[in-house]
Amino acid sequence: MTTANRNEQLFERARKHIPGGVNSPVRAFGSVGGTPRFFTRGEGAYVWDADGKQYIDYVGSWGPLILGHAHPAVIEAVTRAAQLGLSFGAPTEAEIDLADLLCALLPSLEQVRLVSSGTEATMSAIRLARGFTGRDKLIKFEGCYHGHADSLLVKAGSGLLTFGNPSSAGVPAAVAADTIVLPYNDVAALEALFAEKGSEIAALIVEPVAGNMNLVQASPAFVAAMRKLTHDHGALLIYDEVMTGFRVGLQCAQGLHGITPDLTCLGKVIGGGMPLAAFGGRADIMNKLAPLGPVYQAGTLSGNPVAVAAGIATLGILSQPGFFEQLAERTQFLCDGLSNAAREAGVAFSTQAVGGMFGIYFSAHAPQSYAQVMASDREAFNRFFHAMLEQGVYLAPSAFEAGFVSMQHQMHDLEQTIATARRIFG
Ligand code: HOZ
Repeated sequence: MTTANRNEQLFERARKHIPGGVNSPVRAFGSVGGTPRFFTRGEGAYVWDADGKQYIDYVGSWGPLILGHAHPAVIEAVTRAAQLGLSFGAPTEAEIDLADLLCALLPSLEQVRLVSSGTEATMSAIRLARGFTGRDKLIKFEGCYHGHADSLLVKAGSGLLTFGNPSSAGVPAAVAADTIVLPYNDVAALEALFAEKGSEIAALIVEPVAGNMNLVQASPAFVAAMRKLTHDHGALLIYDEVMTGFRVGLQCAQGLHGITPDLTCLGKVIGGGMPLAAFGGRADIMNKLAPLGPVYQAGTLSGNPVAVAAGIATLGILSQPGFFEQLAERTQFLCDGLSNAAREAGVAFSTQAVGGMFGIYFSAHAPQSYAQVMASDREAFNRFFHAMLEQGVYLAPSAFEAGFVSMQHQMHDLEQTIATARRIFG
């Protein structure tokens, strides 16, 4: 087998026994076309594909790798934990350390439960909200993606937008009927809904910086309305910070917003690249969980010691003074450089950065709603994506995903990325 077309060969082989050749849909390059890259190795800001080609990576495993690939402190922590046993299915001291750390860093967390994926975190938080309030209805927003639990796959973002099918088949109509979908950043629609059905709403779940319809920021008025209306009507406010948690700032998006949600979902960064997520919040709500209360939730690998070790090591580094200031500066530098390059070339293009997370849009202005995201030039994004890929820059293979900068992206990486984009914009 030659090495020249190794990615194609692997993709063909993968499709035999893996549906679509991938274990998560967006990776299949479905919306941008072409062959997914099969990675063999990552180090710092770089990844290498099966053909041996090196890329500057702005996906970072879809957000977790805030310290870059294979950070020595994380690898050391994981190796040490693995040598002591991969899983016990019983309590460990390290999971208490992680829970203590999360509650110390995020003031809205009085208690937290560890799970293995963001989907588990959101699904469990919603069940808990329903159990706590005794109500069934859930509000979510168009283009927000909260994992792939049934009640959340209604007008969702991420892979569902990528493949143009925002609501999944296989979700019972009765389950979807309890999910009310509203437009993001639309205060009037939210007020009208609460005025009509406020007493039936168990919870409102939101991506406080939406990262699954590209990147869209919640406006201050929208944030304030979500907090006030849920509070006034006895519903719970759930901040889904799986993507934004310890990615946009040390106190997550809720810190930037000055908001205390009732429940928060975390994932990605808190596992440092290992499968680990969490949900937590007010103790009176969390105490409704089994074994204390009637809301059931469980998991064989929950609090897995190797994942917990990666999480503790990662949080230890990112909570050092100045970390987020530096990360935000680098991300903003990248966005400004890309925007300037596009403007000089007369390309309709805009960018936005929040902490270590960014959006790039082939539209003159950064979008504030799902409708504005959908109106951007997707064909232009696809051409840009492939040209950057060819030149060794790995962006998310979809116009609907946010990008991520790590602390291992040095100025020369960012400058090289901007110079590459400038050549492509022409
Ligand atoms: N849906 C996630 C990104 N928003 C993960 C995609 C993947 O892992 O392929």
